[in-house]
Amino acid sequence: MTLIADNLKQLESADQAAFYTSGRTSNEAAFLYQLFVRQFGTNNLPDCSNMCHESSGVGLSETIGIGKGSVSLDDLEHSEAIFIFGQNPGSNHPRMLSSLQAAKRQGAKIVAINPLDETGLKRFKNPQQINGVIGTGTALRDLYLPIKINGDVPFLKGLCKVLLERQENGQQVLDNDFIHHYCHNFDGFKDDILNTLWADIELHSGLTKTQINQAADIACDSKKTICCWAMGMTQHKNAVANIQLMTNFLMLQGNLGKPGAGVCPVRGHSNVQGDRTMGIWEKASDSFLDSLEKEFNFKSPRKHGLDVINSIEAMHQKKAKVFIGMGGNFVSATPDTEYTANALRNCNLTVHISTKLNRSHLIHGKKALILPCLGRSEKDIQTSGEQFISVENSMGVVHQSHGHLEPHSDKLLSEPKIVAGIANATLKNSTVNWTKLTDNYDLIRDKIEATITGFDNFNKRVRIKGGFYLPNNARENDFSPTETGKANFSLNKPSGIKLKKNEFMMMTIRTHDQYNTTIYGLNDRYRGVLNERRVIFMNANDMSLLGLKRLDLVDLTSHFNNEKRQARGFLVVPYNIPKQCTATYFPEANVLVSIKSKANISNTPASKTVIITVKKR
Ligand SMILES: Nc1nc2c(c(=O)[nH]1)N[C@H]1C(S)=C(S)[C@@H](COP(=O)(O)OP(=O)(O)OC[C@H]3O[C@@H](n4cnc5c(=O)[nH]c(N)nc54)[C@H](O)[C@@H]3O)O[C@H]1N2
Ligand SMILES: Nc1nc2c(c(=O)[nH]1)N[C@H]1C(S)=C(S)[C@@H](COP(=O)(O)OP(=O)(O)OC[C@H]3O[C@@H](n4cnc5c(=O)[nH]c(N)nc54)[C@H](O)[C@@H]3O)O[C@H]1N2
Ligand SMILES: [Mo]
Repeated sequence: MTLIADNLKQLESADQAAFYTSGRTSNEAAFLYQLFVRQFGTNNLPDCSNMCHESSGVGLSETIGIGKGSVSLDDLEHSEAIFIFGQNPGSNHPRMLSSLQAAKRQGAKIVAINPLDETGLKRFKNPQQINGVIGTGTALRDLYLPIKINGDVPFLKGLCKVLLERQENGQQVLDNDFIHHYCHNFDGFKDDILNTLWADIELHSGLTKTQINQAADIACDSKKTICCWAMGMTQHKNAVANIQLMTNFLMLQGNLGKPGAGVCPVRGHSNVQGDRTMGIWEKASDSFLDSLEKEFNFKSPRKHGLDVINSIEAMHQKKAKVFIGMGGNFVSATPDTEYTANALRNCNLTVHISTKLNRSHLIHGKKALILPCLGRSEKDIQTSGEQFISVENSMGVVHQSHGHLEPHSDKLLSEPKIVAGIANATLKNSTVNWTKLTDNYDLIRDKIEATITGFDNFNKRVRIKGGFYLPNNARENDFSPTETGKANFSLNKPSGIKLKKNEFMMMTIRTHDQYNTTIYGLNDRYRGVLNERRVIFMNANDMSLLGLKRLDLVDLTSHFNNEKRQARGFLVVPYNIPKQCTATYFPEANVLVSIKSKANISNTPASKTVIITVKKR
């Protein structure tokens, strides 16, 4: 703690430190962590959200005035149509499959929009039933659309175009009342969509008008539609446009603010959403900072801080000199691995608060610390007795989480205790009694209740089984937080990325046997890949054009702004994927993602739109 404090106190300005958070951290730890960072004097709070659902947050906030989804689990099970964009729930959200099955039993139609026909949606057996899991079971999806990578903007424009044209032709497919009462800029949107040419829609989405009409039929037969999505939508140059167009598509038919309908960004880490609610955000709102200042009687910095990409740039330029990671595996999760590694090596001090050893512990500053901490599954005993923590799930439900295992060592500290230790060593005359708060987490929760809306009676309600819902304006059709006070239709363009001859679009995806940068095994069972991770999925046609055969060894070169980056030694796997599209696994392929290749506005690394060439060894 003294080493950390000494390094922090030596900085010329608090803005020379970056405080990363991975989305595993509990509400209680996250609240204290951001409070410490702001009392220290900076908003440099990059987090894994910057690489994950940032585009969803930005797109949804502008469109409906809240950066979160609007549906509950109950809505999912009672909808009539579910559009699943860019998500592989079979591997990454297996529990969601049961909800999809329940919806299907009640007659819902499911559409999968994905360059890969992912097995979880193609063949599903309920694991709770005899012979469960994925096998020869039934298909969950009713319609599969093999979209080109990054083809979602043209597809969504096509889908909206069909709806608008049907309405013009006298069919009642739009919800005019909803549009009239709750929405802004419908006429501008309508013009933009009707002026988009079918030839462009088909060319850039890789889908035919017939296929798009089939999707529209499902939308028109449904009175309650939900759009779900994950990283296939958020990690592109025009990711924010993807989110806004999905929301606009739902608005056309009044699919917000009613049971069984709405927007559903499917989250990653178990508390990534809660961390944001607790103020882990480099751009926290003034009203949040106002109430923090009021409750804790200090002056919070107001200047926006560094996100993930900007933190890497700042460390690279030696403008940031101390890196502290509350969980996560920064060097492996971020883009441009070598560039990022050099950035970390420039630091005076790098600190990782971790439950597991990982690569980031090896790529360090002049001094480095690994602070092992209690994991979620371990008992957390403080002077007032055994503690529990709370988290917020994708649906905005806050509930408690309790460790049951004996800790690995009696020397392990909890995350809140580590934050308190750093704060006590670093801050002189802090207005916060860090030790007292972390002796009894109920006291942290009282402070959360006093500063953040929606946490009334926190300590009481968090003890109720199942937890409680946070307020959600979009669920009530209250769009007053947007700039226009209404739900906004927006005008969006496709990314305009054009591939040259012999260039391919590459997306970086997860296998079944990994959790982000933690690799549990070498199999990707539902895609039929065994015992190997350095593979590239390619369309068989493209392979023969390049003279490649199955399991040939190739080198990959990425091309961004005329810069070349190389990753050597990948095995070619022929796969059912649209032409000119390829897939590799994250994090092995991160060396190919330029630090400068990122989403407009949200600044999320565009790790699913990587332009590459493929060369046989
Ligand atoms: N077992 C397991 N579970 C996890 C994780 C894990 O690593 N392992 N990670 C967690 C985290 S942090 C997250 S964020 C989530 C991630 O969950 P997912 O988003 O499902 O994860 P990815 O493997 O990145 O899959 C992206 C999907 O989008 C598709 N896709 C890629 N590009 C496009 C595109 O341009 N358009 C469309 N329509 N589709 C596209 C890909 O084919 C793939 O099916 O999972 C969480 N759950
Ligand atoms: N190319 C490419 N890059 C990507 C993605 C992609 O799809 N493609 N996905 C992005 C996404 S969606 C995300 S969310 C990020 C993930 O980025 P990170 O969250 O930084 O990475 P993880 O691999 O989840 O971090 C795992 C480490 O967290 C620590 N840990 C686990 N649980 C706890 C805990 O309870 N407390 C503490 N203190 N530490 C803990 C362990 O030490 C473990 O080694 O990666 C992003 N990077
Ligand atoms: Mo994520």
